[in-house]
Amino acid sequence: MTMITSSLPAEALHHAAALLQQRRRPLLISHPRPDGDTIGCALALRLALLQMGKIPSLACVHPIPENIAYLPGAETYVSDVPDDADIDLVIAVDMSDLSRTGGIYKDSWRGTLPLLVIDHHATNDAFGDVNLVDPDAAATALPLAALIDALGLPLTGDMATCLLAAVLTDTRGLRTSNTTPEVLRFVGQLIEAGGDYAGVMENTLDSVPYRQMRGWAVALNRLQLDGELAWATFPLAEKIALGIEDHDDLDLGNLLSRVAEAKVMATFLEMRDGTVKVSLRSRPGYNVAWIAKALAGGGHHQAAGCSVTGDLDAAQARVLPLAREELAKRLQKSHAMPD
Ligand SMILES: [Mn+2]
Repeated sequence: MTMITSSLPAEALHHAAALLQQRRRPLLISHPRPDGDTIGCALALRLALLQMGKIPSLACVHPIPENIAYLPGAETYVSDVPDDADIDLVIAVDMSDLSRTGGIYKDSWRGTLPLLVIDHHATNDAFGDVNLVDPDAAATALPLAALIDALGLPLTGDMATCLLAAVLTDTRGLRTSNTTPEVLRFVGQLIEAGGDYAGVMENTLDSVPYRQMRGWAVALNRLQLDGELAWATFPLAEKIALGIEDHDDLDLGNLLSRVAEAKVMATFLEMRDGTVKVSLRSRPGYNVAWIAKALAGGGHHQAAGCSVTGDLDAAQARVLPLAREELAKRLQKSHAMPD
């Protein structure tokens, strides 16, 4: 079956496929605080590589979240790889730069092991020897499916389920603005190939660990609204009481992004190292990327983040005025140009 996928240069696909055919022991790396896209894609590619008779391995510096750990092959992830590992190719999955391997990529590999990058971030700086990057794709699942197709491999039901987990999580259940007709056709093809759509919806999208939901209770209890600005703080003591590790952000940014009255939303998570992790969200027409950037973070117009040194009060004092500034900008614009 020829997959409907985004417009990738045929040459990049050809180079990536050739690299996979030449090599025998590829290492697939998923990014820290892994999501369904980085895990689902790595697992689908692992299955493809096994079909080719290769010996793939998987690594991610953080544990695989419970709601994606049921996917076939997730149990084979390791959290680190030695410098002298028996590998002959490194594949970075769903990450925009090398630091996103979380330290799994070793400096000594540079120049000796080829690096293949498969991604969809607009900010990807093409850090691989071969870069299969489609910034227009809603998820890395799309260029990855194109690669499996270019290898001439049949898409099995298990591979399709992994890719469904990838595309359904990155589009938050097909509700983001980049959920194009192409994405919907892609999902249809994955279901036709035997992918378990209902299972992914049930086990991944509609599955929140008890601890995380208790965390949401803490955050929602502390939710504040001032005009069109909504925010919540999460003290370290509460994290410790619930047994929440620092790598777990409880997906609070997406939770608060749904406050109906708000145009800009912020969450403040106190970390064990004396910093506060800030997640920013905004409605279309509002931009939080510049706020994160002003505080040495980054991201997109509608979803960005940064880390601020100090306690929760200090972090709020730095971030909230900037958020109000963004809201005021828009207010001035609408006064100038009434519609
Ligand atoms: Mn992604």
